[in-house]
Formats: sequence, structure tokens, C-alpha cells
Amino acid sequence: MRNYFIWGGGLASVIALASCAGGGEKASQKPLNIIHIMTDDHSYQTISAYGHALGRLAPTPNIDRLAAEGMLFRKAFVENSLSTPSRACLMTGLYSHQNGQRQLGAGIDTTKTFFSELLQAHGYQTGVVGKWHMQCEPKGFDYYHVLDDQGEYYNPRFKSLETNGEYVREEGYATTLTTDHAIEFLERRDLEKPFCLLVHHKAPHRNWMPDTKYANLYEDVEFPMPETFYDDYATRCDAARTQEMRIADDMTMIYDLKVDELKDTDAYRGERERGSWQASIDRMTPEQREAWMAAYGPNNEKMIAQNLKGDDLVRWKYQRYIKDYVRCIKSIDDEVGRLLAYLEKENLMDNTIIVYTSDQGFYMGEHGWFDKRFMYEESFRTPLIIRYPGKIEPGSVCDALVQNIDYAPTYLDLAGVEKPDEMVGTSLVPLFSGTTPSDWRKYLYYHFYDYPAYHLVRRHDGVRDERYKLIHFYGDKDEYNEAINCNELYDLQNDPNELNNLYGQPGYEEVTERLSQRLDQFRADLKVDEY
Ligand code: SGN
Ligand code: CA
Repeated sequence: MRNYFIWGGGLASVIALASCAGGGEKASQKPLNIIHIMTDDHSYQTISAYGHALGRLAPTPNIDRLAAEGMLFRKAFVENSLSTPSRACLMTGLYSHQNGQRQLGAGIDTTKTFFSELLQAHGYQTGVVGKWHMQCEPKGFDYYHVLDDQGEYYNPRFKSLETNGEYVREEGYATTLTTDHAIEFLERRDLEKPFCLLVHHKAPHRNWMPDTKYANLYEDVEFPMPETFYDDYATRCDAARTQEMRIADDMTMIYDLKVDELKDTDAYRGERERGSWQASIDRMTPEQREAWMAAYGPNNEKMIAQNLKGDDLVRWKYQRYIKDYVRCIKSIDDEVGRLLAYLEKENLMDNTIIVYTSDQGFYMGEHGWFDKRFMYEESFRTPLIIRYPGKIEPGSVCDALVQNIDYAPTYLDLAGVEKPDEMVGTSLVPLFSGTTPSDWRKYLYYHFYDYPAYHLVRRHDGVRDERYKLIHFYGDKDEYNEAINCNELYDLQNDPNELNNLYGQPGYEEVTERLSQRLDQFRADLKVDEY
């Protein structure tokens, strides 16, 4: 299938004008451009604007600048905390069971309209760079320069119209190269038309490989472990006990934690781990490999000499994991800064809305975990920052419940394009004023389907309101686990760490009934076909 279009094709130039409310004469005259920056697995805990302890130790000044000049969303969520499903929500404005992309490797219904197609048809120049990861070709883009599947950190392969859709290796670090291609799109654009550009970084996805220039950054910093690191899952359903995403048990010494020196010992978890790691190292140029080993070698030797065991080893794992992760974030932040500097130089800051988000949240050791998938806050939530001069008050904060199905309607709204009837998400534009409309959604629906699969997180759906969350885990017995049909209820106000499952506890009958009814209503209204 080749659904992409030729660069600069002559299309109707129905362009949206930025409204002049507070925007000044200059902004009102220029068409509105859209830049959607989306990282992969970036936790809000590691963006300093969110005020978390990790973000304070590893600051992100350029991303913070977007928040200082725009709006920080503190209750932004995904519908299905996994890459391809999340990207399908972004492109279609539909829930997973509606757009077909329920699991990581299966599904997109390509007959569904992508917002990029509608923007393109209304005169926007559209581009996507970096991690596309949809299970179909880029659809509705004049320009694409995308990574193969998850992409690689070093010397990754990209495909584009220029390579006739063939993947070609490019030398460099993924985060930098992705920004290069974003700037390339901007350089080549038709100055007469507005643009919409999706800048989708691979970082900080597993296995968290930093640029060699940052391989030693934060080495002497001790990052605090989250309060819930040693969660014993006492009040929960079995799902929390049977997952395979624990830092202590499931994070691997070689591929994840980069102790190359152990690859010929009993520490490696089999050929898959060794193979994945070897492939990452083999991709490097001799210079990159040398710089890499120069940074990791001495630190690894130091750790090996200590012969760490038990909890000491777990704590070392945590430090190595967080450090590599925030090293990747450092490059992301630099490259956001480079993109902003380019927009400034090109005088595009006034008439471009800039959105910063991630395809989902991530566990930074909360509940002992890495990865995502669960409906607990750290992975259900995602960072979201929007800068829109003249329309959004600098330094503002939004606490309305928003979700990744809302991006497509928002971008259509900003471009003055009517939202198709089937799109279920809601435009975020009314929130930009700083006041939440009284009829704004009071409940969010979540649904995770990717089981049995990597990390073995059971299927579940649920609802969340301002204060409470109800989760229902379901599934038959299989070769990995017993059958599950189990509920959890959390009071996020009194128990923000979600440690105390209140389902079935006396005193919670009313709230349980209310949330159960709402969950049933979502399932019926949205025609959900499994739960
Ligand atoms: C890979 C990772 C998993 C991760 C999925 C989904 N394993 O399979 O840890 O959960 O991607 O991530 S790895 O050994 O290949 O690194 S997602 O961001 O694409 O949803
Ligand atoms: Ca992801």
C-alpha cells in the first residue's frame, strides 16, 4: 500500500488563521502551524516542570520552557498504554477497539481516516519524522522520514520518499537524526502553506541507550527510589503479582543494564538478550563503540568488583536504569531546544502551536516496575504540554481529564476542519482559555488488551474520574496464569500511590456503584466487545 502523497502537491489552500484574541496583529495574520512532539515512553516524573524528585535532579530546561510559555496538563491520559495503540488513537481520534489497533503488533483498520489526511486535504503540508510504528504506511503525509519499527538508537535505518520506501542506515544518534529530519521538513516546506509536523522520537524507549557524550552524565548522582518500590501488592488482584516487568527480576544485566562484561557469564538471560545487546553494539561505528566502552567499562568493572547480591544488586540496577533513562532524556531536551531555536530563527514561534507529549507514561520503579501497560497512574498518565502564544496564558496549568483520542479533533479544530462524525475524541481548544467548560468529560475509559504478550500484564479495562479509579482485570486460564475476574478501586485523593484497593470494603458501596455503572455505560455506548 502506498498511501503517501507527493511533496508539495497542489491542494486547495484553505488555511486556518490564528484567532486574534490576545494574539496581537502579527499572529492574527499568519496561518497556524502545528508541531506535535511525541517521545516514546517518556514519564512525567522525568520532566522537571512536573516537579517530581527525578525531574528536579535531571532537569529538562527546554521542555520546561514550553510549560513556562504554555499550559501544563496534569491530568492527561492514554486509552491503552502501549505504543502502536496509542499512535492509532492519535491518528484516528478513536479508541483501540474502534481503530483496530488493540495490541502491539496487530491491527490498525486502514479504512479509518487519519487526521493527517484531512489536514492535507485542507491545504496543510504534513510531515512525520522518527518513530512511526503504526502497522501501516504513513497515510496523509507529504513528507515522511521514519524509523524501522521500534527504531535503533545508533545509526538507525530510516525510510522516506527519497529512498523509495527502502530503509537506509544513517550515521548518528536517533534523537539527533530525528531532529535533523524535522528541520529538513521545515527547510523544504512551501512558505505559502501552513504545516503540521509530527516529531516522534524513539528515545527513551527500552533499552535506554544514551548518546555517548552523555554516557557518564549523572554518574555521581544518587536518584531516590520511589516510595512504592517495594510494593508487596497485598491488596491487589493477581495481575500485579503475575506481571513480568520488575526491575529486580525482569530487567536484564546485559541488554537492559549494559554490563557487556557479563555477556559470557551465567548472568545473561539466554540468546535473546545477548543477541539484542550484541546487535545494538554491532551497529555502532568503531569510534562510537570506543566512546561507549570508555564510559561504561570502568563503571561496570567497579560494580562487578563489588560482587553485589540481593537488595544491593537491585539498588544498583535501579540507579543504572534511571541514569540511562535520564541520559536519553537529556538528548531529547537538547534536541527540543534545537528545534525551538530553529523555529525562533525562522520567526515561526508566534504562529506555531507546539505540543509535547509521550505515547504513554512509564514506571520509574514505582511498584518495583519498569514498562507501562497497567491503568495505574504512572503509565495511564502521560506528559502533555501545549504552547500556543496569544491563546494560552504562559505558565498555566490544566487539570481537566484529557486523553490521547483528543489530539486528532484538536488539530482539526485548530485548522478549521470539521471533525468527522465517527471521531469520538474531543477538541482541547476550549481548555486553552484556562477554564474547564462545565460540560467537560467527568470520566475516562481505559482498556488494555495485549495479553498474553511481553511482560504478561493481564487484560483490563476501567474508569477514572477526578478522584476514584475502578479497574476490572479479566481473562481465562492459560499456559502462564490462572483465570482472572477481579476488581480494584482506588481513592486517588487519599491514596495517590494506589496501594490500598478499596473494592468490596465497607463504606465504598456508593462510589463503587457509581463507577461500575459508568463503566458499563462506556462499554455499552462504545460497543466494547470484550471485558
Ligand atoms: C519491546 C520491549 C518491551 C516493550 C515493548 C512495547 N522489549 O518489545 O519491553 O514493552 O517493546 O513498547 S525489548 O526487549 O524489545 O526492548 S512500546 O513502547 O512499543 O509499546
Ligand atoms: Ca511507547
